[in-house]
Amino acid sequence: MKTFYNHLHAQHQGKVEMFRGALVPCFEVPARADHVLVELNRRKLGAVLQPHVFDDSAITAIHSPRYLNFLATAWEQWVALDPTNVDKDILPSVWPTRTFRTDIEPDNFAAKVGLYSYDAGSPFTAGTWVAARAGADCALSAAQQVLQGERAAFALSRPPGHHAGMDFFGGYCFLNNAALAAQHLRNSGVTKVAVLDIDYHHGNGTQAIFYDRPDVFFASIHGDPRTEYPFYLGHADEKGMGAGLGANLNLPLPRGTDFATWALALEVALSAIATFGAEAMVVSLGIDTFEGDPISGFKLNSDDYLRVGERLARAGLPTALVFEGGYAVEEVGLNAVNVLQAFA
Ligand code: OKP
Ligand code: ZN
Repeated sequence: MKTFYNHLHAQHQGKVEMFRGALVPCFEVPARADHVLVELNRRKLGAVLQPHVFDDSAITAIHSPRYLNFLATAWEQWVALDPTNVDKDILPSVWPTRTFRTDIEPDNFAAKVGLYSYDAGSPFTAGTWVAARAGADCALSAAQQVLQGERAAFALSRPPGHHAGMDFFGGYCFLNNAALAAQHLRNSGVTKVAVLDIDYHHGNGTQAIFYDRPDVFFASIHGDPRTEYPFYLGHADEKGMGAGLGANLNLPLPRGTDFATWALALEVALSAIATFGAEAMVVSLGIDTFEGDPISGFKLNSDDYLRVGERLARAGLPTALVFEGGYAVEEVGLNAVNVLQAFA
């Protein structure tokens, strides 16, 4: 299996995130991808290639022009406010909640940041835009491999993507890599695409992007949003709307769920994807279901990831796997590559 990787991911290096009233060191660090890369090379899993640089049209197919304009110019706006800002990350602090207007982009920079985000845990840094753009190219390149007849390909991209919506960032995510890959498959002639999200956290961005569409099926296995991030989406009764009704499947599970129970949910998700008639699949491959993950609550162990890879392969679909979460940094390489090796 080929992997697409760009070293520019390391340009996104947040310093701190807001947690229980304090600024704590970021969990989503460049070393995560480095560990996966080392393990891929150690096990000689296949070529690690530079992504193709895709045209902006591949990005505007999912994200709004005003949001993309914000991402591309946010850092220079931030530094223009005060030259000493170069030493600090941008962190949102104010948001338009219910009853506020979101149609008018404010001139005030903090207000703009809030318009395009939904949490205070996702720092925007000097290199966030180039890193996110390069990561999106990795996901699009993995989809392109699948279009060219490869059985599967892996995008080793960060920051992750599945919490990012059409016009907002949050949950460490800025561009929705899995959605971009799925849309690229659609635009290239694949009639029905499934996105299977197995990150610990519900992929609220991906769900929202495809919620009213019948051509992209979204299935997600995740911590119950009543207790787990992102809290406000991911319940079992969210089944899609309009033409997309029936093309959304959420399988929330309680904190503490082990592999035996998790694997039953995977059967349900893959059976729904088969019934839907997907011709290709994008997997949001979060590794934060691991028992040792510092911010998550499932109990998968390292060997379980071999079973995950085997089962995903048995779905029999051309598959683009896109890296998402996974914060047990020392083990994330072993666990991620277990999925990929068993798939291959
Ligand atoms: C991103 B992905 C931890 C707070 C958690 C956000 C989690 C985002 C996860 N102190 N905040 O789905 O892995
Ligand atoms: Zn996650």
